[in-house]
Amino acid sequence: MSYVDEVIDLVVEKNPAQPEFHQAVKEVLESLRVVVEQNEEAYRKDALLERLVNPERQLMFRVPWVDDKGQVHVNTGFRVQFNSAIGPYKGGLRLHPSVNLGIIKFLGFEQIFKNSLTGLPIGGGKGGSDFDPKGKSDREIMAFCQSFMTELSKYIGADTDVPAGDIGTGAREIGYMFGQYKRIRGVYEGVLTGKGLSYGGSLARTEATGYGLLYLTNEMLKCNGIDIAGKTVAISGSGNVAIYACQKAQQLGAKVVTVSDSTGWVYDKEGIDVALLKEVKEVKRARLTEYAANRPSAEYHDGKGVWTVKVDIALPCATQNELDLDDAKALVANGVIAVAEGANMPTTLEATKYLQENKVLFAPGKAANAGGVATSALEMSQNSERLSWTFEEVDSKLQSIMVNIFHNLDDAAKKYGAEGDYVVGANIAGFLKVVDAMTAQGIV
Ligand code: NDP
Ligand code: 2IT
Repeated sequence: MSYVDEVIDLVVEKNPAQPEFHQAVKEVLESLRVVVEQNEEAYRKDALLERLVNPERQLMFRVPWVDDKGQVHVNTGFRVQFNSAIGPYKGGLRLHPSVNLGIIKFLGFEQIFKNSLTGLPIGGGKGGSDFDPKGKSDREIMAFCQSFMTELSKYIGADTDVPAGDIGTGAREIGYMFGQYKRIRGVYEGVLTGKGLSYGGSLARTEATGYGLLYLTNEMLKCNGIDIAGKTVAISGSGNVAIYACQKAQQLGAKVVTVSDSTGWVYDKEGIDVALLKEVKEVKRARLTEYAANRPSAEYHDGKGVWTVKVDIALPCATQNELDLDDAKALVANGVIAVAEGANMPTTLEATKYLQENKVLFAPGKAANAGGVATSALEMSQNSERLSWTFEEVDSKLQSIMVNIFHNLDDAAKKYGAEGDYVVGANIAGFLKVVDAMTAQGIV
């Protein structure tokens, strides 16, 4: 049996009931086959792949907090410090009831390669909790964040592990967590990114994932002779990534006609009104029905459905496995040209394969959504030098990082005989740097 297959089997056997982690490992290792075959003896001897799929450290802890009625609740907190070969662990904190160890491990594993692709010195990690922020008061959110950070603060630091936002964790949560870290540890340091601008945050970090997604998508289209201006776009989700993807797509002359949330979706034939969407989601924290109620050109539908709309470009920006084989078939039948992942692993393995077989340009999340973590690393740089850069400075660095990422994966795909397969290109390009650093640092 090949080394790749052996390690995939091992991961499935040793990590039962973690399907998302299996899926992420399979996707990466399958596309590394060429590289692994060329170095099989050395990698086997060093147990390189076994070390790659085993987190350096996995933390799980109790998070008790008190609600507004005096009732105590207990959630589970997680931080998986996956790989520190190229820098301190870096990756977001997800707050969502679906969070479990397998989900955090899949996200942490993806983060290793994503962070490597940015070209910046950041290792891979991820954390979060099964806490559900929906419907909670500000005081309840603060109580949870303080309790969560009370434990997490023992394991993180500006040069050790630097968490950030993800689903359910935005500026408000980062603020409460930063305050508690400072209070407990007594140090004012860049231990979190995505901070508010008044206490060490970076301009353009809020916009970075969505903007970066469009910078990379635009470069991919350009290199394939396609102009993004005038194209129609379907976006799923209506959170941080979706909102700023929408904004940048419109600035580039495309028309975004859908957004969604966990209860339904909106089709807006005039193009999404980003100011209204921001008001509904960022200020009121309301459902999309509120958007439709205030926008005559919009139709609201319950349930799933954004991928049934005829568009040129699809940008899944909500969550994992939200675009399955049936969705891929519907998109292809409607003539989609490109799919770029704003979310982490939003496309199932079968759907990815179907899109690629049907010549749809496909940009995987670990490349396409790397603008968020890249700008987090720029926030770390600014914190270290105790200076703040202008919006334009950060945005132009972000733009060149995303353009570089695209060319790195395009080149890697060509070099390894998989021209146009950006999944293979991203995994190989991300992996090579990590392996080089792991090998240089010995058996640790
Ligand atoms: P937000 O919490 O801001 O928004 C998430 C959006 O996705 C919401 O509209 C939410 O709807 C929807 N959503 C979440 N879970 C589900 C679900 N199970 N089914 C349907 N819809 C769902 O998160 P972000 O925008 O920050 O993150 C979105 C994706 O992008 C995630 O995969 C995240 O890992 C990834 N990502 C985020 C980065 C960042 O910088 N924030 C960086 C790189 C990747 P509702 O409000 O109804 O729950
Ligand atoms: O998935 C991701 O890359 C993020 N949620 C952002 C991580 C970060 O450290 O900014």
